[in-house]
Amino acid sequence: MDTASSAKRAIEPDKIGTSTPPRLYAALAGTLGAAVALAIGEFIDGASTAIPSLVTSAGDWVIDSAPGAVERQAIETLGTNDKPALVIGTIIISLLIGAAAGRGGRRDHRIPALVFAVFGLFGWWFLARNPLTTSGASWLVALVAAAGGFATYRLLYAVAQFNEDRVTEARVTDTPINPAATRRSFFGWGGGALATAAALAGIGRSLRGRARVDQAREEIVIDTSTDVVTVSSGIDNLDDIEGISSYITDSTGNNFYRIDSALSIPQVDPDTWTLRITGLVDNPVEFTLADIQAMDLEDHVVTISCVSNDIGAGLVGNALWTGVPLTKLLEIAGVQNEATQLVGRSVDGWTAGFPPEILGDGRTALLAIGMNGEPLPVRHGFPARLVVAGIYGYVSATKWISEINLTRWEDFDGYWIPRGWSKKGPIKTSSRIDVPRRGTELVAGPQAIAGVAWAPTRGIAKVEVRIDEGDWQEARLGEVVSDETWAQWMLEWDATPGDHVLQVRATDGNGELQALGPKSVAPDGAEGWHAVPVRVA
Ligand SMILES: Nc1nc2c(c(=O)[nH]1)N[C@H]1C(S)=C(S)[C@@H](COP(=O)(O)O)O[C@H]1N2
Ligand SMILES: [Mo]
Repeated sequence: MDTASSAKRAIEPDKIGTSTPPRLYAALAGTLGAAVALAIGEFIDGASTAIPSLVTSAGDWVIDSAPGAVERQAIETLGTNDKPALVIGTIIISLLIGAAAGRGGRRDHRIPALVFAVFGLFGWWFLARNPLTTSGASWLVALVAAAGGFATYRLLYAVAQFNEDRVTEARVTDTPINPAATRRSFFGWGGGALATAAALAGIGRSLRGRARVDQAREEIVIDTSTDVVTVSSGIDNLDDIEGISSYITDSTGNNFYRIDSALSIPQVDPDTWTLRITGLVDNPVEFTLADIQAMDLEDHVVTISCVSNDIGAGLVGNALWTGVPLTKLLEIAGVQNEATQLVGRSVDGWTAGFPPEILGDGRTALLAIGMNGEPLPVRHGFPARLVVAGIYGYVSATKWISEINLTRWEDFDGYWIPRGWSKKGPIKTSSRIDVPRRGTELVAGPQAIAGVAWAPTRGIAKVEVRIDEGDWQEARLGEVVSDETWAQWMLEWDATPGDHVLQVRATDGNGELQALGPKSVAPDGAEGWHAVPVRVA
């Protein structure tokens, strides 16, 4: 900078005695302030079960306010592992806002003060609207986070006031500037802020309710009369065919599909969990987990599926569910005649409804507490969920359920209905080729074509396969325990060299052929016969 302009600036009276940090340092101060604010939120999330994380609450709001199609896409493409992309996106946006606020502070100190205050207000609002928040202290959390973030920013701003130009001016005017402001002290304090943020977030994560709930879950024993091995070995299943979906889907780890709108999986304490039955009932009741465990539990193998399952896709699974028949609970509550809708509500506010009259046909409908002989995995709804055979999950399978509300059909719409999905969701007859996989190179000779087909509660009567639009050949069906489960199927094929397309279609227990479609998943489930291209060498 030339002396003339320095001299000009030196006489601006309000600048005397002040020094402005370089842009980069001001931005860094704001970024680190935002990081500390977010980390305080993570820490409180871990330390308290009553207050969820600021970051995931903000992300939940994004999911809730996204239009149906965008959300559907996000849930599918971001996968179901706590939607890390959304969490990372929320963090990055917060840090960028912090950087902008820090830079703005070079012009006017009120800018960062205002930005951190607004950050606190939004934080409070995100927390307060999150149904997982069970304490009124959201405002306190938001205040502490915003104040901690702003204090961090101010401290770093102060030690970043080493802009050489201004130092010169200050000397000229003989006014003391911040003598502690050096690059070295900025990096010292900045590193300290970063370490503090990392430590707070790290401690929060490790303290998180997750560990506690996992432990409580492990102490629960599901009193089943059967187990997965007995179920599978009791029937002539096709599990031995390489690459076929096993009759019972493994529910450990991430093997069983998971679909939900929850950004972080609800952590429900089984000791304080209750299920209330409310609405159009004669005796509103509330059950604890111990109440449910003390009832006569039933075991049923049921295939559940997501309405978003595209032709040939994997959002479907078959499990042994243990629980109390819904009809028994409804009997205790005394359902009134006007009740034409049963709405399940989850601890996170998600809802799904179906007409209770469908239970009259004797289908399996459980308040399930066990899956494949174990307590429900946390991601599949621990400690209790609904499982209703024959209708898609979005209208029935409420996980982490806290309330069953009886109402009228026209008086309430479940979570996905206003987002463009059909209010009724019977599962369509579907079939899938598991082996060979799309695009595999096969060797000529005998080759098993195999997969699964499902049409709960109608059952699968027939599965047919054709090669290159040839004649339909009837596949062999594996034995099933009921019409509420999928059926494995297989066809021996003498593979001949060349490119081939394999196709499958199923006929349900009513003799109805699977719809040819093709039709996409919205609004009530996909239709179409799965086709797989293969190359035989
Ligand atoms: N609380 C809650 N329960 C829910 C959902 C949800 O978003 N939140 N999604 C439903 C949908 S769309 C499906 S397909 C099934 C999936 O059950 P799973 O994740 O155990 O496979 O859960 C249902 N239960
Ligand atoms: Mo679903």
